[in-house]
Amino acid sequence: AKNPIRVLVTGAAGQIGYAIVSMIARGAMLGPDQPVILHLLDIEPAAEALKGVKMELIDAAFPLLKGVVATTDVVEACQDVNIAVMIGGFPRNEGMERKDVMSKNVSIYKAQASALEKHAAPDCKVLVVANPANTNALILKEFAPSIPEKNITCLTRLDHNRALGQISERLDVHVGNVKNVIIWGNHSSTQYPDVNHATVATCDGEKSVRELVADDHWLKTEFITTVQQRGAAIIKARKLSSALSAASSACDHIRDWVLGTPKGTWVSMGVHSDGSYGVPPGIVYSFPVTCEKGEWSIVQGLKIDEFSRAKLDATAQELIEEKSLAYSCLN
Ligand code: NAX
Repeated sequence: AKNPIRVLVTGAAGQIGYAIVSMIARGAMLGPDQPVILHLLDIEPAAEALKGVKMELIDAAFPLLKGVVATTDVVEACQDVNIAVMIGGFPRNEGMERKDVMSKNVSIYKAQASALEKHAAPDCKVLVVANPANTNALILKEFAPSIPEKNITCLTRLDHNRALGQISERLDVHVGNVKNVIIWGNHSSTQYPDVNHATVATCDGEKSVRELVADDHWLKTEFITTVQQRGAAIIKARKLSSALSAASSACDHIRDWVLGTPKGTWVSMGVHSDGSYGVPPGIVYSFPVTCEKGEWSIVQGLKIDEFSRAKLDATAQELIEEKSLAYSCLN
């Protein structure tokens, strides 16, 4: 039997936390034959709720779940973890300034970075979900210098999956037959959902999404804004933000990273920019990536047209501004 993998979930008493823990314990993240030990972290005001989550995990009697550590102590939570899913953060409440939210999250990510650096397994893979996700990942890297840059990522897979979903609905094809959309940039409304290289598997082989949709205007307007604003649409409908789709996409992100992307398929991940596609280094930016043997690499050589160029640059610009706001909170 395989040794259990330790998975840290921060913000585990929250909405996404509640949805993701059962997915992980059922093998949706690391595979149906991989035992796991869950490390659940939340803060003191949520300690009772966190206890409740642990009780339910016990009650569900998951065969793959070999243990649960539920704690409000960040050091205990980070001990020997192999995967860290960082969902805990400070929400932007109505009327709060961007700078105030940033400053709260910067201090949370600074503290958690140090704990991970000192106590996590040396090859720990980190996925930041909490917003501002790209910039939180950047701060985490800054304060965990010994964790390799390649091991720190942020979630844009939900946006990626939303884009697949929109194309699937529009063309009335199963979502599993659509692939290779791209989310470029920030997990925010400046993200650029790009279908220029996306394809659909049909009985006559692979066809390009642009060709099949034909309506270029829709692709350049409504499609993009629907994906960018899907989070707000969910809040409007549910009176709560996306949770099950966020949890499921976070499992997809880790699964593909650890177990590899299927041949000929790429996914979107927020990673440290290496300058590919003219994106400035020094920011965490969502790129198309393929994964093999636990390592991601940015897909190279895709043609970027003028329309896309402007969108790639605009979302990079927003990330540069977020970075300077975050650094100004450090003083
Ligand atoms: P909730 O408010 O339901 O849960 C957050 C949990 O984090 C709470 O239980 C809270 O007590 C805990 N927490 C706060 N500070 C903490 C700390 N220092 N250490 C540990 N835990 C802490 O929010 P939820 O809906 O679960 O969303 C969580 C985060 O995901 C938010 O930042 C949200 O903006 C972000 N999202 C990111 C998405 C993405 O695609 N990257 C999509 C979904 C989601 O909106």
